[in-house]
Amino acid sequence: QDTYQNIIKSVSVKEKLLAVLIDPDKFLVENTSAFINKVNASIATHVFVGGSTVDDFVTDTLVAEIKKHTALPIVLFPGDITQITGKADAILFLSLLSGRNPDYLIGKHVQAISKLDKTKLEIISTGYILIESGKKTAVQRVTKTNPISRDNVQHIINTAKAGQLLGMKLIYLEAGSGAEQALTGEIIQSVKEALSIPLIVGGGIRSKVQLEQAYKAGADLVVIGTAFESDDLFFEDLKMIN
Ligand code: 1GP
Repeated sequence: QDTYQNIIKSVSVKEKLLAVLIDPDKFLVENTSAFINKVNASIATHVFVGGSTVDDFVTDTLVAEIKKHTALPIVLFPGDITQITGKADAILFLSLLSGRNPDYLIGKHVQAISKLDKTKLEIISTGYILIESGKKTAVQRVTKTNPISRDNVQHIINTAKAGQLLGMKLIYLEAGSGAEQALTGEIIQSVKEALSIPLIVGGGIRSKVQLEQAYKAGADLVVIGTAFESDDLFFEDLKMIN
């Protein structure tokens, strides 16, 4: 039950965190050991598991398999209640603050309780904010919500602050998986300056340079999925330096 406390500790000493996102919908369980060995040899600090559209029970099997191969914390980043499994360490209990669909603001959360009560998952309340990034993303399609315009920085800041004031423990700024444009340094920096809770940033980050830019702008934890799925060289780039 210390995933969140460890994030807070890292933030307090300005240590940057990196989550590798595994989407069960796009990942073959038989590749787990090879993939996770590369994750273990990289600078990644967390494994996130989740996706917008995932078949029932797939997440449970995949998390059990990942757990066999790594000591890194496994955090659920669920697109739906069916992705809840007690085999992970923690869950981002996401409320989609950028949208106005009650199901994704509070409805699914109420439905999730009976399932969560049967697990020992550490539950981390997270304000999830989708920002427009070029093309329509899966989150938009599935949740039937509109992202916030990337030009409306003040509205993004106000949304993040409202999340913090509601008691959320993390804010996650999302450009969407495979986003054409990652979030700008300006957006990240403005939101970070307005918050006292840790800031997660993800979507469309494909290079070490972009990763460093996100950190420099103020991201505490960066989430990368697509670049790891599609490019082995990206792992080479992010190898641990001893
Ligand atoms: C998606 O923020 C994550 O929810 C990661 O996005 O797949 O573009 O790295 P990418």
